[in-house]
Formats: sequence, structure tokens, C-alpha cells
Amino acid sequence: MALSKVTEVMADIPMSVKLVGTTVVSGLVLTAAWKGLWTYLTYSKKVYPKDTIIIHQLGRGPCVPSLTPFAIKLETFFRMEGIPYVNEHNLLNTSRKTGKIPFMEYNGEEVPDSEFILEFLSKEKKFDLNRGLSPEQIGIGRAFQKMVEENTYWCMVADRWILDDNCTVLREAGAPRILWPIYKSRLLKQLHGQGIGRHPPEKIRHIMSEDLKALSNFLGSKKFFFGDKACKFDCAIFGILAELRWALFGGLESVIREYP
Ligand SMILES: N[C@@H](CCC(=O)N[C@@H](CS)C(=O)NCC(=O)O)C(=O)O
Repeated sequence: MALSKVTEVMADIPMSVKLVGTTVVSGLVLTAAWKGLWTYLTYSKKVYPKDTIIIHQLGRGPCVPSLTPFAIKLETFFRMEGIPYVNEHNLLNTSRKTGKIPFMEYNGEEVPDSEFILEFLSKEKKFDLNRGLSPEQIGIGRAFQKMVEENTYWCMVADRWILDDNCTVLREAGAPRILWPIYKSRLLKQLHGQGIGRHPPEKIRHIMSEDLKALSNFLGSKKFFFGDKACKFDCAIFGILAELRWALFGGLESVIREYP
């Protein structure tokens, strides 16, 4: 299209549309620039020795070691197995592949997603993620893990983003106030897409309660999921339970107290 044609088309666009368009585009550009600058300023480009497991995640929470259950799962597993790792805490440094945290950096390679991190390391460091478990136990463990990570997790997200008007999680995570509305609208969209965010608070409470009841019934008086030793499934479930017990801000924390 010739330049004169573009000018002609632009002239036909109403002023109000131009204004909204300019505001949206400037907002996006400013946010991207801000994010880049913040990451640059706060991410210390430390040089680590070869084979260092670097976990990129949020800063420490006030009562939990991380405000993301997926990082608690990783850290618990590493400590349990005696696998050395380091944390890089930076709220804005998300995975370039998925846009999520936590993600791992290992010899220059980026591996996102806690589960893929564990699978990657089990091959790299040659350990069995499900050591000592029968196929039946692995099946049961996976079903429970996915229940908490793909269902109960979203009740936690709803507590933090729908039921807590004060955005406490953002304050606790040290997120710059200017970015709060962006985070909030992104998480509300995710909750709507996943579906749990379409329910009223009492239904969300019910979903969470049913998940906890299932866990409580299965665990009974057992110390760990299978036998007297913790396994990967315990780490994943502990990650979520820690958040539900110590890092809910919208009122759902009372549900977990029903299952001591
Ligand atoms: N399946 C992923 C889930 C990671 C995840 O959902 N992380 C959340 C924090 S708890 C996140 O990055 N949310 C920000 C967003 O989606 O924009 C894993 O196991 O690591």
C-alpha cells in the first residue's frame, strides 16, 4: 500500500479509536520495556560452574519458601535426594519458552516446567524418579498429583486472585504496583479459561474441600503417600498443601484446617 493510501486510511479512523489504539500500544511497549529493564537490573548475571542446576523462581514468601507450589516441589525433591541446586529469585524472569516459572537453566539450556525439569534431571543425573514404587503406586500417585496440580491449584489461584481483593500475593511477592492490574487481568483470564473462575466462591470452596477429602482419605494415618519414605508425589502434594495452609489470602485457608 502506498504511503499516501496509508495516510488516507488513517485520516478516516475516528479520533477516539486512534486514542484508544495509541494508549493500548504505548501501554504494551512501556510494559515490555519496563519488564526488560527490571529483569536486566535485578538479574545478576552470575557465572556458575558447569552442571549447576539453577532454578529461576519467585522470591521467598513470608511463611512459605516460595509462593509457587511447583518450586516447593522441586526444592523439596532436591533436598530429599541430596541434589545440589541454586535459586535465582526474580519475579519477572519467566521462561522464554512458556512464560511461566519455575524454569531451570542447566549448562546454558533452559528447561521450563517442574515436571519436565525432574524428567530431564533424572536422565542427566541417572536417577529413577519413581524408585521403589510399583506400577500401581505410580498410577495412583500420578492421579493424585495431577488432581492437586491441575485442579486444587486453581482453587488456590482463585483464592489469591478472585477472593482476595487486596492482591496480597503481589505485595508479598514484591511485584511493582504498576504491574498489578496486568497480573490480575492475566490471572483472571486464565481462571476463566480453566473454568474454576466461573464458579461462585462457595462452589470453589467445595471443589477444594472435595480434593482435600480425597487426599485425607487416602493418606489416613500414613506418614507418606507410599510406605515410610517420601517420594516425588509427596513433594508435589506437599508443595500445594504448603501454599493452602500458609499462603492463602482470600479466606479458603479455613478449608485445609478441616483436614488436620
Ligand atoms: N506445569 C507447570 C506450572 C507452572 C505455573 O503454572 N506457574 C505459575 C506460577 S505458580 C506461573 O508461572 N503463572 C504465571 C502465568 O501463567 O502467567 C510446572 O509444573 O512448572
